[in-house]
Amino acid sequence: MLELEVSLKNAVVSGEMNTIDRLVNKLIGIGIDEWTILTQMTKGLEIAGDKYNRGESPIHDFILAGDTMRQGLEVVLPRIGYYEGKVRGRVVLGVVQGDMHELGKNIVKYVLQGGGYRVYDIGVDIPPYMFAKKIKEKNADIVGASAYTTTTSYRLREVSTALEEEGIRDKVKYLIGGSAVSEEHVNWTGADGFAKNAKQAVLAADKLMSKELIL
Ligand code: B12
Repeated sequence: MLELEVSLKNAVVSGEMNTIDRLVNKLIGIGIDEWTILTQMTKGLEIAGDKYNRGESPIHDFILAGDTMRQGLEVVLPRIGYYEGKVRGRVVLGVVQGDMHELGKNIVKYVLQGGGYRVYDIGVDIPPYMFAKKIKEKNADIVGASAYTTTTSYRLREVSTALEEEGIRDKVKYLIGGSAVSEEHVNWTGADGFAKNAKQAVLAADKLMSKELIL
């Protein structure tokens, strides 16, 4: 592994928020691909999370690592999200109520955009009715909701309930994800599909859209 790639990982661990964009640009400049950059930053974030969990660092350092990764993502993600072809579908994407984790959602947003989807990112800590409201407003084909903690994963069910209550459940495909979510969540949350990472999210969206076309 290149020394610069290791520095990138370490920059996230130690929260070098003001210099991470320069480092990411440097790596892009020497031809390192976006996925390698994402992987190294994610590894750094996981190390920071583990250190916090073991009580080896204060919450502040952990939050700073997250902010540093967000800063780095701002440089690298727009390079993935570029697509010139026809729009394949419209996606409303948000993180469920009570959950502030946003980095995975941000990656999924850009990778879906790169895969040809128009994404309406409604942010984090989103109440169920807001998902329904945005779907109607944007006439979305897919709603992507995510949860990153065990507690908030229960809220994924509330999103499909809100869609049912608003009478739009059969007009939209429901895709779920996030680190606290697995394939097993699909049934009890009333979702149509799950993806474990951003690349899989594009494949899952394609599958849901093509089903739509066949019906
Ligand atoms: C960074 C981080 C934070 C940062 C978040 C910064 C930010 N701006 O997002 C901060 C410091 C704020 C934070 C806070 C907390 N965190 Co935290 N956090 C993490 C950590 C280390 C990494 C998460 C992350 O961003 N990973 C990198 C991204 C790229 O991966 P990802 O999220 O999995 O996303 C990928 C896939 O899941 C998928 N995907 C993601 N979204 C979507 C959406 C759709 C629709 C689809 C299809 C796919 C998909 O694609 C993504 C890219 O491939 C994890 C541990 C871990 N190793 O995962 C803990 C973790 C998620 N946090 C945890 C906890 C407990 C908390 C706190 C409660 C801590 C506390 N004591 O205060 C708070 C919760 C605050 C809240 N209300 O939400 C726990 C959850 C445990 C559980 N199972 O319930 C974890 C697992 C740590 C642990 N092992 O204990 N956290």
